[in-house]
Amino acid sequence: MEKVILIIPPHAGRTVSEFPLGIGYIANQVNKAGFEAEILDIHALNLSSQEVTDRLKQSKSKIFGISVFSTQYNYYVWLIKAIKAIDKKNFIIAGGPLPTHQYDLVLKKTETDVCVIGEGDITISQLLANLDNYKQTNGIAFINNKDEVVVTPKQKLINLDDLEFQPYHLFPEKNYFKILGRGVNIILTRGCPYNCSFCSKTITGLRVRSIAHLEAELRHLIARYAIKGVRFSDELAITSKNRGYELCDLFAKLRLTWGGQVRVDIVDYKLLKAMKKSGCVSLGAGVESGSQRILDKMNKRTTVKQNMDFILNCKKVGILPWVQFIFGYPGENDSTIQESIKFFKKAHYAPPRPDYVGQFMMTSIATPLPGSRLYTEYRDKGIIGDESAYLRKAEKGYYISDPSNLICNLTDYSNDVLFNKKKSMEQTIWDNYRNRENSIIFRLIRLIRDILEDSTIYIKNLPLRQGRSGLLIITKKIRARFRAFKTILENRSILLKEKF
Ligand code: B12
Ligand code: SF4
Repeated sequence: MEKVILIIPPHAGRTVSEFPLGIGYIANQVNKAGFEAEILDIHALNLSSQEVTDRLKQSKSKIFGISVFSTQYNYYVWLIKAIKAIDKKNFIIAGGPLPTHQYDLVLKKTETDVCVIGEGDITISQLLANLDNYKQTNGIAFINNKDEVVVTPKQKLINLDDLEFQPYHLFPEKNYFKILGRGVNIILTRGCPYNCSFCSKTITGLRVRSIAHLEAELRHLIARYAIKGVRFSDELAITSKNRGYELCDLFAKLRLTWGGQVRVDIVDYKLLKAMKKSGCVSLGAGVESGSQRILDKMNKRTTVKQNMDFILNCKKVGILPWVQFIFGYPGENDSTIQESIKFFKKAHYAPPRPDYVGQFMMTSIATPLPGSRLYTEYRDKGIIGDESAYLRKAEKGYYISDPSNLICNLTDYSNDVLFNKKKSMEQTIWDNYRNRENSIIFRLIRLIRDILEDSTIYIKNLPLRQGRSGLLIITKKIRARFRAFKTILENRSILLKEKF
């Protein structure tokens, strides 16, 4: 059977964190089309360029499919040269965000044969089924013999319940499970109906999987891998409140922990409480800014109040809120930075720290990515300039901590000032968090609250317990809490000297 090598290039400076599901779905279609899909996961295996070249040569395959983000352009250029150096006739199909949004550039600057635009499931199966006449396939771009870029008509979108389950076994499982533990990431939906200006979406048209299809895959994962939890890689995992409650029922039934990305205007206190009860442990949300003016400019369609309620409600019900924050959006100034500081102080929320695994926020520098409205705007204004050079700079993504790696500065600040402002904002938020965490009053309030909680649980369960032994348990618990409080007081002077 002819092999198709499916390649995942490295994500510079990142360890593996999620199974690359897009290429997994493509592998299923490749196998269905009568070929043998083999995954070359350069990212997870951390392969050197020599090792990659050796494996490409050993594969003896003639067809290569590559999944590529805009930030992987640099590596992609090298990879294509390496594949074509082995044999000029090797056939290269690119899919993912880079070829979707910049097929023109990819085709002109590299020897890629076909760019798949957007969702690739139906496209790859049609393409492989008719390789001699592949230019007839919908949803692709290629260069014709007049050296022109040709884009074929749009491909139809797949019904998500027609998708086969994710072939996790095709990836270097050990590398992934070593990091992910007994958990996997999966997809519940495709697409997102919102239009945030900075967002670069690969797949259009919001579609959801039926709960029955999802349940079948989860049961399969429990049976095969004994998974204990799942994390959704969706752009928008919970599309409505109703859907949220349906998921709660499912996870409670399967006894799995879960988490994913949500919109703060969809999940309210009542839903969050039900989610917690059903095993939800952490939720990510694009809070983006503490300034309503900036949120509106981003077309985020959320309010500062909704963001605040989300964080506070998550904390109240015991879900870990995981906040994404964008610093340096056009219009960011001293007053919007102050609004963000005020926001995080009020939310009592901490910025990231290497040794602190509690709640954290991810602060990225506002960066126009191909496929986003922001990118088109700045490209059309001539600010981005040479797109290929711009992409080469984008390799490290935009969670960068060094001004020399800045891809684009959208503010009126100089690069150094922008970075210093970001650092000082994070420092202020952290100092506020630490001081409050360490203050005796705050800890005392927490102690009283915990004791009250313990007692309420005891009183609620009183009829079910043996009165005396129940009382003994609660006394032991309260004593333990006092002991912990005493240790905290003893260590307080050390804690206060901690530096961020
Ligand atoms: C998981 C993930 C990651 C993982 C990557 C894991 C991996 N190896 O894939 C990690 C954490 C590393 C990551 C990092 C980043 N990510 Co990310 N990530 C995602 C996420 C949440 C899920 C991807 C996924 O599984 N999608 C589901 C599958 C079904 O869709 P798909 O991957 O697009 O695949 C389909 C098509 O694209 C196509 N296709 C894809 N590959 C191929 C290959 C072939 C041969 C064919 C034919 C078709 C094809 O067919 C697939 C099936 O239909 C997406 C959001 C999303 N839900 O898509 C963002 C997303 C891909 N990430 C994005 C961004 C911005 C980043 C970062 C730049 C963030 C940052 N601040 O630094 C970094 C990149 C860092 C770097 N240096 O490379 C953007 C991409 C923008 C762009 N233009 O490149 C997305 C779309 C989020 C968004 N809406 O903005 N990310
Ligand atoms: S940022 Fe989130 S909500 Fe906004 S368009 Fe992108 S995926 Fe949708």
